[in-house]
Amino acid sequence: MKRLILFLCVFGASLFAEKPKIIFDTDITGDVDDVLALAMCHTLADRGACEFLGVTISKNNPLTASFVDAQNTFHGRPDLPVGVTRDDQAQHRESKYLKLADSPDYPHDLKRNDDAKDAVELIRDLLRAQPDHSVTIISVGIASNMANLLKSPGGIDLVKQKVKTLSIMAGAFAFCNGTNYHLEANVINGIGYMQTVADQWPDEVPIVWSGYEIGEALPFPRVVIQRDLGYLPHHIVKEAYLLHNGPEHDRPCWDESSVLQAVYPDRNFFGLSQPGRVKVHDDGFTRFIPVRNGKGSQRDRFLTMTSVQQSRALEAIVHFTIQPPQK
Ligand SMILES: [Ca+2]
Repeated sequence: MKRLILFLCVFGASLFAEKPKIIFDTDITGDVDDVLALAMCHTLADRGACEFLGVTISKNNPLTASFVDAQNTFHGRPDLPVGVTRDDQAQHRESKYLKLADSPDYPHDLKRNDDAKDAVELIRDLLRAQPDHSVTIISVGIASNMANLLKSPGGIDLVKQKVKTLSIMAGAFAFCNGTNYHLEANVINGIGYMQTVADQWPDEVPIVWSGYEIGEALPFPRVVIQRDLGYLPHHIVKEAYLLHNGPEHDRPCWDESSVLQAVYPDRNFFGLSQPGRVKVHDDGFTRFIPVRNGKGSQRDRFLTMTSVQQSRALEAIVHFTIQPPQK
């Protein structure tokens, strides 16, 4: 009987585990994987797999808030809070697809970054309104907002109190791109920010790093873009993808991997490294220092992936990306 009760407790707990409450922190400007990852956040929220609290933007471009609001509106969340960085040191970046924000095909009401909230203020407001240890932050760009959150008054304590996990796409932790010393874009486009996160993020709040090698091994199939998004005459994900890549490219799913892990951390889409600590060097290299003999920080792990997990993760990402919006 005791065993049965124990089984029910464990099984019941996993069945009725609190759904993740997510904040999506993105540098939606340059690459287009952010757009697909944002689509995933919406469809996963539509399916009841997570609660979507808001979006914050970590790079500077005058069209970021407008584009994100257009995409949020497209996915049926016209009032989802959007915050933009006010840090002029954060990278300014051109974009091939943000101009879709000006298209009459994607109506929305937030048109200017000045009318959006400050990203760090928004994150702080969202965190303060949630129960302790309940919020998962998904950060898939440079770490300007994460670093500025930590530097804000009481920021480290707020993270310690409210954040459950940081799921971050940054760095490289395996041989990839022809080298075992790959300098990954989210780090090198703002090395100081990533160093602040690696050095100051509280030890009690786990960070799961998706390295370059994970997304590189998850190429989004071009045929899906070509054939599966015709259910609407204008599809913002399809048009952004084509403006960025053209039709003959399978874009790696870097950012999508961090969303999948954040929302389904226990579904074995990925494996996890042993615990340890990431150190960001001055050249942007991310060095993982594993725990030895139980000593040292256990805050960080990085994603790993077998060939079976690769197939499952890619298929899941595809379907969570292309699911029609619930309006
Ligand atoms: Ca990104």
